[in-house]
Amino acid sequence: MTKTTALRPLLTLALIATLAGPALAHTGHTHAPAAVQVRGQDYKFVTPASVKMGWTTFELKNTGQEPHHLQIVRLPGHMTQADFLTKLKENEGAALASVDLVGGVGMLLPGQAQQVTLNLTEPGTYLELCFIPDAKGVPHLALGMVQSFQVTKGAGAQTQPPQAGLQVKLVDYGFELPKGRAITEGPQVWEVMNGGPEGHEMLVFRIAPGKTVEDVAAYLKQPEGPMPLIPMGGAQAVAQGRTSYAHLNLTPGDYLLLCGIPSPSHQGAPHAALGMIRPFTVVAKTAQK
Ligand SMILES: [Cu+2]
Repeated sequence: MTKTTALRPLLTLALIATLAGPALAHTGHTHAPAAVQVRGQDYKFVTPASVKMGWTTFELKNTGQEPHHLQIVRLPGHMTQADFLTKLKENEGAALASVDLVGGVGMLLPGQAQQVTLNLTEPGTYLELCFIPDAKGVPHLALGMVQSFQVTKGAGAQTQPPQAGLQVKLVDYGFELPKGRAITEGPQVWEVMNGGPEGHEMLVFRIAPGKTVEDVAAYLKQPEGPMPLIPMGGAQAVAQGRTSYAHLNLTPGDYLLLCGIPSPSHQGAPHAALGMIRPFTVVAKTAQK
């Protein structure tokens, strides 16, 4: 079990944060209907059994009492769900590197919803997973939040990805955003592309009121007390070359992007510790020139 814990600290911290303070977070709910509705409960996913290939918008609604996220992976042809879960217990980083990371919705607080548009490029068996731990540190997937679904041949209703207002490139180990571009409040779609080679995610957190980036850095090094971050969703892990579209709804304030994926090439150290942490500010529309 010990090797599987690399991703846990950050997620555990987020859990502590959600228990410690009132939620300021708004949902990333946009007006377009999602093709695939997924409900995250304590502890299971309720989801359609099969989905057509191609660009597909998923919506995760957290209907539980704990934070949840939705990570979708495609199992390679030879791998069963049981194979993958066994691998995950042995070495989380290696297990994640052995499947196709298709994407998903980042951590949401209870009552929140967010959409993400993913490209289901191949038919086969896919899994929905939640890695967030409960109060005892047990990942939700070990409590029942593992759900398979089939992707079948044939085109779905959606033929192309949504129009994105901002492009983010994920690299080993950082977030590349357009330089000098103000990020303004409101509903918006971010295109999230993984330049690799490792799998990456783009979790969005709001910095808690009265806290600074320095507070966050200090906290991630030595966690004590409530975490100075509020989970705001984002885009779950995608494999190198994959693109997903996160439908965000941002209010003015200080935020940061973070990747908690354990690096197989750095003894399972989370990418955040290797540089994948990036502050940004969301400005009010009235403040925009
Ligand atoms: Cu990463």
